[in-house]
Amino acid sequence: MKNLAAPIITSLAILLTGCATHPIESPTQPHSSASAPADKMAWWRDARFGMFIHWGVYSEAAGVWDGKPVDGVGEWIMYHGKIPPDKYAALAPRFSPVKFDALQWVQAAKAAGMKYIVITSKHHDGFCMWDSKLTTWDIIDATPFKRDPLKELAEACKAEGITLCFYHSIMDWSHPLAKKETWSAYREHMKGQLRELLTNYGTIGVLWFDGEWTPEWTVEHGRDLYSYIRELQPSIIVNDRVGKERDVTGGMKSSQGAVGDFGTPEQEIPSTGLGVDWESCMTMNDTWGFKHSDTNWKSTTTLVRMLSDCASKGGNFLLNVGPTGLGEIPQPSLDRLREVGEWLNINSEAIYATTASPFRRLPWGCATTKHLGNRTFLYLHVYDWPKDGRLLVPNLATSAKSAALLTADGSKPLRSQLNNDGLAITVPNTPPNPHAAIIKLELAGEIKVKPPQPLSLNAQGILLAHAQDADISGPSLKVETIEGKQNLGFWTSKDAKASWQIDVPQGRYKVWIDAACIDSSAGNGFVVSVGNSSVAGKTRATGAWSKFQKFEVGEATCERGPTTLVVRAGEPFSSALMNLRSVELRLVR
Ligand code: FHN
Repeated sequence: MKNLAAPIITSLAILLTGCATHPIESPTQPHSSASAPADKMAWWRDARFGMFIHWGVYSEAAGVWDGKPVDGVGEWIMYHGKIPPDKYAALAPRFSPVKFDALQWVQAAKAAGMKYIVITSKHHDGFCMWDSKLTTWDIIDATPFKRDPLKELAEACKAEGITLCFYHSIMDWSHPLAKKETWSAYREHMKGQLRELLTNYGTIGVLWFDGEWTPEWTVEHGRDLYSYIRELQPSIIVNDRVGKERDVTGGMKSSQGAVGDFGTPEQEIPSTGLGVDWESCMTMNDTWGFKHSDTNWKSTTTLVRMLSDCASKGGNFLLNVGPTGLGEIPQPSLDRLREVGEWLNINSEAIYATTASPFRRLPWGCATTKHLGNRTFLYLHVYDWPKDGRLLVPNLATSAKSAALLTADGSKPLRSQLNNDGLAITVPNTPPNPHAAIIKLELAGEIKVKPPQPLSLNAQGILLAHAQDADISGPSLKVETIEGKQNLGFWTSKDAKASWQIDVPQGRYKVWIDAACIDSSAGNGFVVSVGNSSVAGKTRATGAWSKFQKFEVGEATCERGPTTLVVRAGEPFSSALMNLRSVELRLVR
């Protein structure tokens, strides 16, 4: 293994302080033609669901170094454990994943309903999980394993009809050239290794770059690399981390010129579709690379609802597994993969080849749509099953030609009735599964959704505008859930604002907010406007982003009739404004 001293320390020092078969109506494999097809994204959009695999010599460490647990995600043990390069190199001769079985992994992904696999070819530690001729810091030269797992995965994916994709870290803590003075030579080295990956392992679906935040990397380097990759495999899809434009939510900026084909929100799902192609990547516990100590597993229900949520916003879901140093996917991961697959066995048509919901939000879950020829389908993903046997799709203005509940025993016809409030569906007392019950509607025409009723005063003369009912515009701002309640969060841009359509009697109103703010963000300015009247306020410290308090901002005059309530940043503005649960207008006179 190469002398790892200076570059790693340099890099670390500058390092910034995450079936059965499931029928699908369209092809799920990328084109291998010499020129990119008209729409190279088609297979990827239809696929909706993939497996992320973080696997490397860090898996052998499993979050422990010198007998002591190391904080942070497993694949960052070198950094968090402050392990000197020559000491970290000792992991390689220990790494002998004799239980690795590529076909078993691919079949587990396929049975889970996943259509593609993204595996780490090289993570930030620079260790190469394939037989590279450009380094000895790789699985053939540096370990007793002497097999090329990417080659074996390529064969298994081809046999099972799963698309193989590679994760590749731009940042490299090991390579002696990966430093400012020799960065252009390192870029040539990286291109050489990418050529190996894109010419020796068959058609690759996606190149998933990461580590782009390292300061030596520039947008120009990203554009150059994107073109290089596309010359090697014209149909390949490349994520936005080949460039430098992913914003705090990871979603690719919609600005023109952002290089890369899809946005990459990480460990979160955007509050609405990002208006571009995107994929949320998520761990099943809290670590990407294997850690013995991380047993904080998400439930299967949570994972199914994340998949539904991504699809309902027109995005993909990339769910991670972190295999052990012996080459085994942890049993809790396998259990969840199997259970998600069982759900998809019955409900996959509500996920694959669907497009986003026409509703900004639904009280009981979410929805996806599908157009087949001149037929329009709406799939309702119901998390909160009605207790009164009646499910309302609010503001839907198109009747259903048919309605059916998807169950293990086939689809069960349901009765539906269109009324002024929307489409009312008569449903059985219990849902067919605990994760997300799917109701399939074939609509009598194009989907029409009435705009939601404007907010109005309640019996106490108070108008309550909740975060989850806001129209959000501008970067980063999104709805999140803290302690079971929803709030507007990630208010890190002065250009972001939240608005609500309201209709209240003319009069004078006291304006209150229910907000949280850490000490360092206190004193930021914000403005609450109601039609042409506005009142300015300053955020007040509540001790934590999760500690909400109600504050009176001031008074505003409302003219009669429909108008808009808006909250936006004011002066001064620094880093993050506040977390906002709701705005209240209290009629004074
Ligand atoms: O630093 C990496 C991390 O180890 C992991 O690979 C995630 C997965 O997307 N990406 C980076 C953090 O954004």
